[in-house]
Amino acid sequence: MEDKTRIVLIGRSAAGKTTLCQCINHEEIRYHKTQTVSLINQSMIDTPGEYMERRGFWGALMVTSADADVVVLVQDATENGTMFPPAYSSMFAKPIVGVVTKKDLATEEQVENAKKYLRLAGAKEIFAASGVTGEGVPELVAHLNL
Ligand SMILES: Nc1nc2c(ncn2[C@@H]2O[C@H](COP(=O)(O)OP(=O)(O)OP(=O)(O)O)[C@@H](O)[C@H]2O)c(=O)[nH]1
Ligand SMILES: [Mg+2]
Repeated sequence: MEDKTRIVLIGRSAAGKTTLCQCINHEEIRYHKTQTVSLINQSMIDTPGEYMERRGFWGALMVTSADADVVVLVQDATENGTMFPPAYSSMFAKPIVGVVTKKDLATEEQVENAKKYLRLAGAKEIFAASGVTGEGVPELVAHLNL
């Protein structure tokens, strides 16, 4: 257990955080709105999108991230723009990885834009994936040692 990385997933509502967790865990993909911070499989902390959308909850995200080794910022490739402010990652004293989700629905240009938002937010390594088709997920799992 000790050498396993624990990640916390942060991103706006419907970004695809829970779906990505389900895919990583080889679970059936089932939509359910995340209502509260939840620890999945001892290795992933899933958070509700509202926590990043509302500044009043940022403190809770910072406290939650203290229990993780890596903060994963999740950006939907099909979103027009981003909710991550520039340098958002500086709130967290943790390594930051970016994940672009919904690659299966997006154009290459949308994926590139989403990567740019994640870079501006402060993500160092960035992956593009789909929690529905699973593309890009093995690379992420390998990188994070999940
Ligand atoms: N096609 C496609 N749909 C996706 C993908 N990821 C998520 N979705 C869909 O997007 C919707 C929201 O996904 P969730 O994983 O619940 O999003 P979330 O980030 O956990 O949202 P909150 O719990 O509200 O914070 C669901 O209907 C998913 O099926 C993806 O990679 N590809
Ligand atoms: Mg969720």
